[in-house]
Amino acid sequence: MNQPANDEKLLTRVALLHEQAVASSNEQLAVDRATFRQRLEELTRRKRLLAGRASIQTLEPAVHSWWVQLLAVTGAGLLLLLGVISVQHLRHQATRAQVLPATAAALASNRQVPTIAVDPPRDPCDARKRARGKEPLIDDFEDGNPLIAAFEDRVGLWSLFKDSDFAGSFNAMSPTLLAHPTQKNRYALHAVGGELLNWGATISFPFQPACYDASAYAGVTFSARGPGRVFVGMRDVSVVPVEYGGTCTKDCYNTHEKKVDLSARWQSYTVLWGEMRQRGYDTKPLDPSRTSGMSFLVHAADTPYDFWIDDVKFTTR
Ligand SMILES: [Ca+2]
Repeated sequence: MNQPANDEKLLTRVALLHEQAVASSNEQLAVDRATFRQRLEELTRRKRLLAGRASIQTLEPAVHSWWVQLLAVTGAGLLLLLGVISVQHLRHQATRAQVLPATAAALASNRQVPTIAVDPPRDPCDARKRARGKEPLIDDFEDGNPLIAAFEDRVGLWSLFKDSDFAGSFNAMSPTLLAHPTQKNRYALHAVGGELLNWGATISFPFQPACYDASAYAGVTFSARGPGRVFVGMRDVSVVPVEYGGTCTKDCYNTHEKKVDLSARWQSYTVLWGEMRQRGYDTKPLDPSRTSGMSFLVHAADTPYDFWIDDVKFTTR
């Protein structure tokens, strides 16, 4: 073959190879570009993902803090509500117990509760009437009614009470016309009754009000006719139960008294305050400034009984 033809073929061959190389290079470049693009997109996606996670991680503490704050506020609200309810409950209890306002305030403030103040029992002698010692007559029964004579602010009503009577019953005792009345003396108190089995019977009157100061006098004097035996007594408020105006709360009606043996004829008897004694040992003397009433007691052993009483008076000094 000739050289020019060979050169031509060679040049053509080179040109072809060159075009193929360029094409190949272009293809490789296209491939590289696509790959680069994919990688770039992947990197971008990962970056976005990482950025999103970072946002989430940044947001989570805020959300957690929000829940904590909500719980804290709710808890504080519940505690405040419980506190208000507790205070209202304590105040309600204090009101129901009728305690002093200071006690309710102490309850509400959770301080130590002071002892509830209780008024001491009223002394029935705070408003006592007082005998002046000038009008000693208690009763001569000439008015015909069961009331004692109204001298020196004295008020009282004679009554008979037996151990067979119902507790709390009251039998006013009116005077009886004497078998042999005189112009100045027509009535007296007649005590008569059958056999009794317990403590007996008492003819008595309580002062109204319940305390009377008889200390201006030395004792009591009266006329009586039996036969029989009576215990003449003056009660002071210490032997009378609280519910009947006295101050006694235990072993009441241990009256200061003295035994008197009556005769079949009218006779005058005087019993001084100091002669009236209580039953038992280590007892207190009668306090004539705090008398509650007078009584004539008949023991069951001395029943049946039938005697008269008249001209009852305080003994002048
Ligand atoms: Ca009389």
